[in-house]
Amino acid sequence: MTSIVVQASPYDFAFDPVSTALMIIDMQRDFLEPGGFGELLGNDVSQLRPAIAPIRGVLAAFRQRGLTVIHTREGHRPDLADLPEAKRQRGNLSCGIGDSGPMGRILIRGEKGHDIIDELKPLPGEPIIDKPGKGSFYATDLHSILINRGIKHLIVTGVTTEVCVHTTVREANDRGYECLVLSDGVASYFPEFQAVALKMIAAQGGIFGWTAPSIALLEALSPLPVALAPNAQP
Ligand code: TIU
Repeated sequence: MTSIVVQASPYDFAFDPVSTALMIIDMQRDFLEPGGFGELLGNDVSQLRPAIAPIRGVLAAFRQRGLTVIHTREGHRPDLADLPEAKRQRGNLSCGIGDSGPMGRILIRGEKGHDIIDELKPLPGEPIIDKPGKGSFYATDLHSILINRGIKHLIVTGVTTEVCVHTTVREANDRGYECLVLSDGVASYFPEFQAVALKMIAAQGGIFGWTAPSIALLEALSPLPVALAPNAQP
């Protein structure tokens, strides 16, 4: 077992990379690009873009070492059978989930807007979890996939910090996973929520987990040789 130690808040986060997954939550066009669900909710989608470069850095480090990477997408079946009426109605939107927008039907699986942005395109072999809710565990096979791979620690990135990232970290915490949230690898439409959501993770001795900037993780990973595993990416 290799123990990697990251300087984090509220104290050092130690993990074995073999039993750790990088989670990239909902980095979809629908949240990050104009014309998608995020903008229809009244948000300035440019607020989320600063998370892209830090996630790319960590993604490259994980791929080079053959470590587990998992992507998630929020969205629904084209027949809307998995869309709760309460979620469909929320916000009183004139164009909402299932309706046609410039990137296809809003938040519907298979549509352009639903897919992950080009900058973070998944590679073959990296599981993609399609989730109908805000949490990545609810109504998905994520927990089985993590158990089957022996994953115990999660490095959490993606959007939005106080919505899908927080819900996922809370779900993971209750299932016994240790979560490190990368402070520059998550983003919110609201700077004040970004700050307080990160504080809420690490407060009270790490009530939900740990937080650290991506550079702290990259520095901790740097001694770990690249191409450890057969699926390592150059
Ligand atoms: N609206 C908002 O901030 N987020 C979501 O609806 N979904 C996710 O966070 N992925």
